[in-house]
Amino acid sequence: MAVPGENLRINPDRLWESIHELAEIGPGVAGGNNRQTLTDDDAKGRTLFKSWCEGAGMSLGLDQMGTMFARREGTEPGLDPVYVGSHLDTQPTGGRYDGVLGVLSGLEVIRTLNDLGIRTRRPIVVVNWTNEEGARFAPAMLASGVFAGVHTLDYAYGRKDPEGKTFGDELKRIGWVGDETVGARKMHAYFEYHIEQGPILEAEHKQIGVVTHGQGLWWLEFTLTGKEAHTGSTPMNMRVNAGLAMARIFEMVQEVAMSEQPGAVGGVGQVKFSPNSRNVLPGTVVFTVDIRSPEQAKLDRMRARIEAEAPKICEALGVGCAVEPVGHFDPVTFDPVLVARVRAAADKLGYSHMNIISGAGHDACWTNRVAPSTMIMCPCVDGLSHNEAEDISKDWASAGADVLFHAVVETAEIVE
Ligand code: HGY
Ligand code: MN
Ligand code: MN
Repeated sequence: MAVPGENLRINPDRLWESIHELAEIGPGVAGGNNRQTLTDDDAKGRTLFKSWCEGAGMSLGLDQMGTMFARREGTEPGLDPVYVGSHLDTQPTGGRYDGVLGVLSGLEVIRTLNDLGIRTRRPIVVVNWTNEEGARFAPAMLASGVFAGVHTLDYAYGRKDPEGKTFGDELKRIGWVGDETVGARKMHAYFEYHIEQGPILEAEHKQIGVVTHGQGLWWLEFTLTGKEAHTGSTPMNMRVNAGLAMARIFEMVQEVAMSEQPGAVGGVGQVKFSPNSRNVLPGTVVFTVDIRSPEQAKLDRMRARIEAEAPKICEALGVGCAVEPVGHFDPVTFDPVLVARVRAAADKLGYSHMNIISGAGHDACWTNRVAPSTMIMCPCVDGLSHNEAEDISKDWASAGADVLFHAVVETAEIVE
């Protein structure tokens, strides 16, 4: 089985240009992107990506969750394909590279194979997963979760955004409902290339992250019930203050996560006060606690402590407390054979590398349940992500894409 020669590289300029052309769609307010899932901008980005895939001679498949599968044929079409992908949806104040780098590097692998006239035994499929971010419709990695059998299609279609719109209705509205049964596709292997979204690779001066594991995660949605009252005329001893209970829970979450160091994180990114009026004590406060660890025992201990202590905090203030898990996956161990192939590719290409655990969740965390999967990471400036100032260099981007090219093509098997 032939493997790609170490002199074969992708086209860095073309990859970089495609990333920044897509970034014109759904711009943010500070140089990043706001291309949230199932919005009109998401639809525009999908249309552009589809045109690029067709321009590269690929055929497009679409499943009932709107996930896009662009296929380059192999010399043996009956073999299970090698999949490579990520996501094109962004956070409301997202960067240009989170998700996009992986999808467009997958496209760049195909474009480079076309340039070189290389055929592979196995087909190669480039994937754009719907709703990886979970910003508009919780949970994150929703489409890959349905694909892996973790969520039902009905559950996913019923998820609501903050305005009460359902996933199913919005997918239909933008015209991207496919007819393929979700999860019917068989994957020989899945690769995902992604920015690290943390500070390690840059601090260690490494070009490539060989991702061996992924953190596990819980998203615990709390609904605290206080009593709406005047912030001025209500005496302190007469208040049923859900906002104060929230603040004390935040402190407790911080203390729980710090008690599990190293290798644990906990925090809150989203809070909703009702009625959210500056001179009314909140009647309800809704927020999602995000806790993560690569170690199952730590993750379980954090969840247990938080769910035990939050009600006590609320009870002491006469505040109602309800909690619902709205997102979860266990710590992930990626496929050792594919991990070794990524490491060997980095060595062959002369790129510095180190093993790393993914701090963020990715679609690969779900595909890993149904097919051998792994990830490749590149550094990002100051480890910053989920911020419009997210930044990487063209060199970093293309080094990871070179490694992706070699790992994917070796797995798809070159035909002499
Ligand atoms: O939440 C995550 O880790 C991912 O960015 N969706
Ligand atoms: Mn991402
Ligand atoms: Mn993200």
